Amino acid sequence: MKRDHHPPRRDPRHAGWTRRDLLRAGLLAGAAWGSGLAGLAPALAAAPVEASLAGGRRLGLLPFQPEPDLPFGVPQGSGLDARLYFDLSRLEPEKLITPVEDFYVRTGVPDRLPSTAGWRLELGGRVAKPVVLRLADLEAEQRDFGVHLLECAGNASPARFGLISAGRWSGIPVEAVLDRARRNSDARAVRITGFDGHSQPSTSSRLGCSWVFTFEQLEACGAFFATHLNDRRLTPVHGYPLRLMVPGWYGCCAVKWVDRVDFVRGDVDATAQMREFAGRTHQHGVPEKALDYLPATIDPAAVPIRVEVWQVGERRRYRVVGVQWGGATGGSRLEIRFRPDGPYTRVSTQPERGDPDTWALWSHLWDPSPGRHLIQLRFDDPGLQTRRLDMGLYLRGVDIPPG
Ligand SMILES: Nc1nc2c(c(=O)[nH]1)N[C@H]1C(S)=C(S)[C@@H](COP(=O)(O)O)O[C@H]1N2
Ligand SMILES: [Mo]
Repeated sequence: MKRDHHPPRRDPRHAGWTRRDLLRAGLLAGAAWGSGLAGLAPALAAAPVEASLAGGRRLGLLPFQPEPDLPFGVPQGSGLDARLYFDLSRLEPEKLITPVEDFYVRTGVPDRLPSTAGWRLELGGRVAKPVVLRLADLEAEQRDFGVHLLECAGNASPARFGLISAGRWSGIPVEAVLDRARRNSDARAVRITGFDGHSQPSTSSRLGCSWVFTFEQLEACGAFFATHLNDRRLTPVHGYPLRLMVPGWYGCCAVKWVDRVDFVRGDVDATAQMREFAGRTHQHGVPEKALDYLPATIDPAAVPIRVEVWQVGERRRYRVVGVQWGGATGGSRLEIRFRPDGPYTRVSTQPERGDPDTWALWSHLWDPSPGRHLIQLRFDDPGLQTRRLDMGLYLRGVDIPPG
């Protein structure tokens, strides 16, 4: 299924920006990276932002421009077109777990979902004999998996980056389920499928949610079938009774309402879902065979989430607060700039990344001149793979008023 960006017809990378903006930002020319600026970025001492604002008064927030007005936290649409956007601007250091009510939604409960009381999970394909499991059969394997972030592969500025959330999950390790069937010796991978019976067609999404993973991929990332989110039984919209979680991979792999697992051979075809998300998971073209897909992993990424306006004595000052998530950064530091051709400077308060499975906040003190600014981030290690940052996907604009 499924196209994630919203509204559907706009290109998520370029929405809102003129061609000129993009050219200037080096996005179309692909010149933003490797331009030699890395070496020139001034190594500013990390001054704690909070100290500079001490005694000041926070006047408010500046809107990001141009981005749509979204009704955050209010369910939109139904079925395949259902969305609920999380308001990233509300993140605070002590509030990094998204409450279940606010957790983003992409695809609502299928209206043909059968009663979940007698939920069956069938293991089939290249196995000696198909096995049908009930939830009760798996209860003993239940455990806490800690905090994990989920991000839709279509998360972009038209959604105001609101298709991302982090919660505390528990569930059943994938291996504990796979071990219930005796696989044939030619089984190389599994295709994990969720229930997807929507009576209403969607303009933007295709039916069928399944993804193919090798055993090694599932093991390496610690995949599990989630049954609980934030210590509560999974809600229907987040995939009750069982939803796959593939830590570090995009949401399109996190199959909800899982009802089938097929053991498959190495030459298995890609699924409709894999093809649909090929671009958004950075594949080279749209491979025919499932095992030719790169893992749909999330590279290190960062986006500003709010620009705070402060009055400190006589001075008007600004604090940019943002979030960082995605893969390991190996101690690399975050850098920021405010003009497409401007120099990068080190973000003044770096994120504390105790746990790479979730997000962390950073902040930066900023004394801008009036006018439109384009906020862009990168890591100071040019060897780090940061495909989405490189594309300019997380650029945000802000207008500084005169005076
Ligand atoms: N069965 C099913 N599972 C699904 C989907 C779907 O359409 N059908 N959408 C996927 C996508 S694209 C995303 S981003 C996540 C969203 O999970 P959430 O709505 O619980 O946040 O679910 C995934 N699992
Ligand atoms: Mo998604």
